[in-house]
Amino acid sequence: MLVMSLFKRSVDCGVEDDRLMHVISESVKTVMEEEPLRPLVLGGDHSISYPVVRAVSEKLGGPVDILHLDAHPDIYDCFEGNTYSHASSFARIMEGGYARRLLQVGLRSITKEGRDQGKRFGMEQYEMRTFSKDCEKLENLKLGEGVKGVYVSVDVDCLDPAFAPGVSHIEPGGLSFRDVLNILQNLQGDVVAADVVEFNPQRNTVDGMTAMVAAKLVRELTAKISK
Ligand SMILES: [Mn+2]
Repeated sequence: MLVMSLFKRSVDCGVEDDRLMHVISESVKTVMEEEPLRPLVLGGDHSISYPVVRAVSEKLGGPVDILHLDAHPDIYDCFEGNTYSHASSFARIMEGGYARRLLQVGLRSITKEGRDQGKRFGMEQYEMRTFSKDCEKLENLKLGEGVKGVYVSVDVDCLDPAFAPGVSHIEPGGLSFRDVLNILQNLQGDVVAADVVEFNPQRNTVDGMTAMVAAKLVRELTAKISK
């Protein structure tokens, strides 16, 4: 397992972004050269998940299943004129065929386009408003069979801001830290790569607690990947 830290600049310029996505993908492929290194990538914003998942899938030779914890589905076809935006990464992943199943958990800021895109790509979207009913299902998750494994993408804003206020897009009504732990610890499947994104150091103002919470998530994923 190798931890990488990638930061994407917030720029909206097509050609430059193409190049940037390529650089990120190639970096991930390089760390995967020597098996059995499995990348755990730290953002940066959520735009990095597309080039990382693409690299993992291309390197392993087929799609993965993705467990995506987030307040937002990040499935816009294009956001603010940028098809590689942090809000579009999973649209690019599904279009590319890099994931078979995509389960999104923690959603509470979703538009009609988000739900339409979810249907279009056959995604499984679990919204917070039905979380108590979905809990049992989520605690018995088995993913990655018949594909190249499981990719876990954790946007820190999946957590309620009471637990992690140091993010760019605060959405009340989210998961507790214990909810996230339960989901990750009960997840059955071979986790081949993961990312933790959207921690915003500039907003890490409440006793540095969001950095600590993000670090604990990294530790959990490290244990998961190492099994
Ligand atoms: Mn988010």
